[in-house]
Amino acid sequence: MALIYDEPSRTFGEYLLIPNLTTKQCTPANVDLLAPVARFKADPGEFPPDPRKSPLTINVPITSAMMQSVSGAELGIALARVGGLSFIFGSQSIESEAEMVRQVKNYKAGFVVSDSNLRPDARLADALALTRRTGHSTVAITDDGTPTGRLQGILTSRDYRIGHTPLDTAVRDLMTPFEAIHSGRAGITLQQANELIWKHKLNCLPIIDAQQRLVYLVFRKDHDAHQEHPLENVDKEKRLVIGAGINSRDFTERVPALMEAGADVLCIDSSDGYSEWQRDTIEFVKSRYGSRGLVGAGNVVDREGFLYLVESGADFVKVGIGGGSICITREQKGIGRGQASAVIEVARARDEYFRKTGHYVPICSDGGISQDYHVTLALAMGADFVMMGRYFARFDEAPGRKVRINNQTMKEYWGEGSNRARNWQRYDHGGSGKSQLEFEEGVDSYVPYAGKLKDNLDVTLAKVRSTMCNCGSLNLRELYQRARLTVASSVSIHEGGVHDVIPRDMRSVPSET
Ligand code: RVP
Repeated sequence: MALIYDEPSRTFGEYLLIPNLTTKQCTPANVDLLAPVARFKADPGEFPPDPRKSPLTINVPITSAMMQSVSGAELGIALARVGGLSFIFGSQSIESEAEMVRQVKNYKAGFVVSDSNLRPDARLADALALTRRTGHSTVAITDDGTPTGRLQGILTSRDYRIGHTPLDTAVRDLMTPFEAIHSGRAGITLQQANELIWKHKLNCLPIIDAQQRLVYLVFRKDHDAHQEHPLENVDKEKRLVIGAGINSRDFTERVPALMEAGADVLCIDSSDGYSEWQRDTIEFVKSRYGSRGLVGAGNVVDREGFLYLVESGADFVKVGIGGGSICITREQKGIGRGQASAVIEVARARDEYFRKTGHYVPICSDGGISQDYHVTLALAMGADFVMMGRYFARFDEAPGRKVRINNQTMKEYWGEGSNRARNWQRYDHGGSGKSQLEFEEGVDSYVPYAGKLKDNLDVTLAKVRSTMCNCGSLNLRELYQRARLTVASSVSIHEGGVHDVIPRDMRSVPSET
């Protein structure tokens, strides 16, 4: 007979936190958001254990989803710089995923790998299409059109007049040629580069090697960016920390390439992780790389799924099925669970496992975060960190294009289970031999454009820290231990919104009488 759970499947929007005593030292500036990412051993009597024992920690408990429309190298860099962690999407060729990992690992504050490059014989029309796509107006002209080819010149919007310069003009006839530009030699410090920028009144300084090959660009606006990132997540060699998505199909080739590129942590990307395929994948990583190969698994929504992955050796477990904003798995297949119920049950299983074995295995709440306060609720319910897709897809650093719809600026955001992403490995159960999606489990959509990642994340984290002070908690362990949560009735949810007033927006400004 089927097991029917007595409790309904609940989600974040149904809960509220009840404040605890706020002591005087409990101020947002004193709140520490450090979170463990990978499993570690500790004394079972020490509960919750100190996250600093984990081989990998993050300064901010936020990760970005391994999705084509979310986690490329640019977002990976931006998120690591503010203390979080990205997982580069795995639904691309092994070479291009490894290249994105390398770009993040090679990132030096202020030095950027040029993302807009053309050959000298390209036409002005190509340059305009490229700058529209990347949003960057400085184009490096290299002999082979790659970011590391021999530098021939630089093209900026000051080198042509739209509407006047013929679109078929070769960029070699418009660019400032190499002989006329100032450049720096690879190996110079950011301070030296900035001195050249100021001395020659430049907007951009190309950095080249002994063979005149382009290595980086340094822009004037990045001048003091370094001091703005005290929570940056870096490895022992001061390189940014980055994760990478893998699947349970081509892992014997993909994992070595990503490890070679410098990925700090891997994660198996699957909508349903309670499978023998995941066990094989974890075993491969562990047998090949031992404790150096950190690998998360998932997604699961219950105790059994969690324990299966933990006993298979997973370093962290991702929780959530069907709650993603672009996800239609519940509609298509009728599987899944409300995100809050899933996190609460899996957190209990993690605690039980830790008390029994002394192994603490972090859990990640993945998907369904539609309000900033849902982050705090997920952490209060026991998630060690959260993963978000929609949230990040809105930012400049996400790969989707910016478009205007109904007079509003939007960004594209598409699910990994949509026909656009065609990430069949994420949904495959094996057996058929088919390498394609048989039906969609995700949609292609738009989200309102929201600007820079850092500006938005600063506000979200300010809310998290403030709520933690309401709950009398200076770190995430205290929050989990002390949090008191209540299920809100639908009438009290209504009470929590603006009610019984007419909001003073543009439509309601009274006319002068
Ligand atoms: P959200 O933050 O609510 O946009 O959810 C992001 C999560 O949704 C991802 O981390 C992933 O687990 C899930 N996802 C990604 N693609 C799809 C799909 O096409 N159904 N779902």
